[in-house]
Amino acid sequence: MNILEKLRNLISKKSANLDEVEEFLLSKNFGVRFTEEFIDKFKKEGKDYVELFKKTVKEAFEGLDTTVNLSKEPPTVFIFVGSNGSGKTTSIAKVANFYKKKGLKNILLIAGDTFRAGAIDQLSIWVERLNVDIMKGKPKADPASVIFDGLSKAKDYGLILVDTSGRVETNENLLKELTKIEKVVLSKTSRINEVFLVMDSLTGLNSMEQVDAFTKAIKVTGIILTKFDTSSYPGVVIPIVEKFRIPIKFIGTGEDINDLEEFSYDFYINKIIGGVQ
Ligand SMILES: Nc1nc2c(ncn2[C@@H]2O[C@H](COP(=O)(O)OP(=O)(O)O)[C@@H](O)[C@H]2O)c(=O)[nH]1
Ligand SMILES: [Mg+2]
Repeated sequence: MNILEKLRNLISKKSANLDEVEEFLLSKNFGVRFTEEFIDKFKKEGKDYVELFKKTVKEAFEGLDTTVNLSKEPPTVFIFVGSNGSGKTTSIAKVANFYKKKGLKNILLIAGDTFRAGAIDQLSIWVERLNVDIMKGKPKADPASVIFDGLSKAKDYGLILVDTSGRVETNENLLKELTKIEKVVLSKTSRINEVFLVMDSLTGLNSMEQVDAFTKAIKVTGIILTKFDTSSYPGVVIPIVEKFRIPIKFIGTGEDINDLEEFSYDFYINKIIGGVQ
């Protein structure tokens, strides 16, 4: 995923082929605005494209706080939303593991995806490996009622992670279900620390519509971008943060439980420029 190596090849030809640079950045889903700005800057400011590239990326993230919001008093509550297969359940396990390793005690996962066959079992397997608690209802049960039950002992937990169904038959359904879940959680805990929208980076720019639908249904506070390890669209981060002004908070870098990184400009730039200084 070494973007700069390719850019270097494109730019260091005798006369920089800016059309190719443009095409390349667009093909990596950096988006039109970013790409045009980078090329403009390059035309105006000239040679040091590494610094220019870094600067342009840094500017895109400006003003977005990637800090994860944790409660001072227990519990901290995170809700995970996103399309089917985007990596919600895996990310829940990863986030639980992340905070467990940091010393957070009493973690509860709530299996709010009662719709997809296997989703409850999938979460149960992670729960055993992680040695955390789970609240699960029957398949096809009303997710809000499972979540309601799960939160009955909310004060006993340091961290509560709520899985949800990714079905997006219509925006209206999604809206109704997530609004109901949001209400139930607030009525039980009086807080939602984070609503994480879990997005598959393999989807590239096509995921913009999903972000749009989910942000209309519930107040998304952060994005978890998954499958960054296999994505051909590492640039998609840029148009997402530009358009929605929602920070990316975590990034999934593999299928293993430890393959999760807190997002930062430094992490991102190092990933995409592959150590080039
Ligand atoms: N390579 C890779 N695969 C991932 C990542 N996150 C999730 N997956 C895989 O994506 C698939 C769908 O994940 P799942 O958590 O079931 O998605 P959900 O339907 O949103 O709950 C699984 O096979 C996961 O192992 C990631 O960061 N990298
Ligand atoms: Mg799932």
